Amino acid sequence: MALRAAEVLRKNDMGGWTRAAPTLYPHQWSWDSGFIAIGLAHLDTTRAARELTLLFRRQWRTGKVPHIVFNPLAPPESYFPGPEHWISAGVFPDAPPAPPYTSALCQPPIHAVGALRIWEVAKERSEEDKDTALSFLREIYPKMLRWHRYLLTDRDPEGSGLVTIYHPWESGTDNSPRWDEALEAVEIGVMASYHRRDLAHVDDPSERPTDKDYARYIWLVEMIKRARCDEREIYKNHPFRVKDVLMSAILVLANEALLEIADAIEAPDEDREQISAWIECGRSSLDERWDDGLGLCLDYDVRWSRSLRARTVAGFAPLVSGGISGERRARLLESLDSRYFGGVSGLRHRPLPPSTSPSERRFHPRSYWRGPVWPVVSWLLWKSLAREGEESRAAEVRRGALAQISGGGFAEYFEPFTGEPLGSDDQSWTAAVALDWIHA
Ligand code: 9WN
Repeated sequence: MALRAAEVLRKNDMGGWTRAAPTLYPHQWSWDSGFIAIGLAHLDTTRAARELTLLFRRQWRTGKVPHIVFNPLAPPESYFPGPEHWISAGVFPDAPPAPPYTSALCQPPIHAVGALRIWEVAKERSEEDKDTALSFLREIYPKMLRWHRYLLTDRDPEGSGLVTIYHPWESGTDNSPRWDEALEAVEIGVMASYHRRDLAHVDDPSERPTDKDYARYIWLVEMIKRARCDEREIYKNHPFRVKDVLMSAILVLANEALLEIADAIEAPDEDREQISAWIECGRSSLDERWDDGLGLCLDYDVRWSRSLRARTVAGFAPLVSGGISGERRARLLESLDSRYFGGVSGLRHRPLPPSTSPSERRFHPRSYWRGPVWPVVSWLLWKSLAREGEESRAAEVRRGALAQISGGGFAEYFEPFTGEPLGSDDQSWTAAVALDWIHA
């Protein structure tokens, strides 16, 4: 499996950066690259570092790391909305010079976790790898610090510790029922007609978001373009503004990694104090998003001042951010084992939780983030359980996830009851997390 995983990453290597998948996703995606760096760390320190270095070269003046860096060589008809739709430079004053163009959105900040993994693996490999990794950390650290600061200022002007997203794509869990209510409230205005490209790359359209969802996705892009991506204006007026608990928890995890990086490169004490304060604030604000009835954490709709009730894996956010009380940990583990998630009868690979609980009326076993199991989510869970000292649970997740990949290949996501591979084949981040599990 390790050889096959390495081969997937090699085939998707576009010369220093990795496309997310061979045909469905021909560009560089932000959080995919964070996971890809974790996999590449086991193959080649220099190449792993380059993955993140190239992504961060497209960082915006505000500190934002864009959700897509578009491959200038990909044919225009390969992905929609592509660079011609975003036309970022020229329209957005804060975008870096183009080409390559970028989107104006962002995604969960897993990158510092990837950078730390590169360092951990390189240290054990050779003196030369160690030196390479250390100079990479020195170069990337200030950029990562700016990225995290952007998320906790522009995306959280009130200092709540929770990141606000402006588009379901920013969450990385695009059509999750988490966003249904907030998305339904978005009224679509007049916009140019468009042609979806994604459906041509999957066997069955039910594996992808519906046309109704897509229309709102494109309208939200339109609104951001019309605001010239002015953060203040968007924060005040945008029709989709939500505090995303999973993204906020990943930011806490990434800040923990950044703190270790700060130690490795002997960064100033003020930085360490700042990062520690971010971690504290993130954890306590996640604590406030706890729903005792569901035994999960819930997202918050800023526009309509309401909690967004949905039973999805994102509810395990406090496990990802860590630092929780024994009581909270027990409740989360109970939810994880329950008939709503890992204990659902008939699951093909227990205890891997479906992205949306089958008890949700909006559950769909084949539709993207509405039910299928995603290996990167299993990886986050595995990592979080191990960090909480839940070694045997973590080992079960790892075993289940490797069995799933061994049965269905490096698919983007899997049907929870049959284990059928869905979405794209040879998805880079699936190969990457498989490599990390193999080397664990
Ligand atoms: C939109 C690349 C990305 C992942 C996301 C996943 C999917 C894109 C799409 O693919 O999103 O960004 O077109 O559906 O939801 O998590 O980063 O793999």
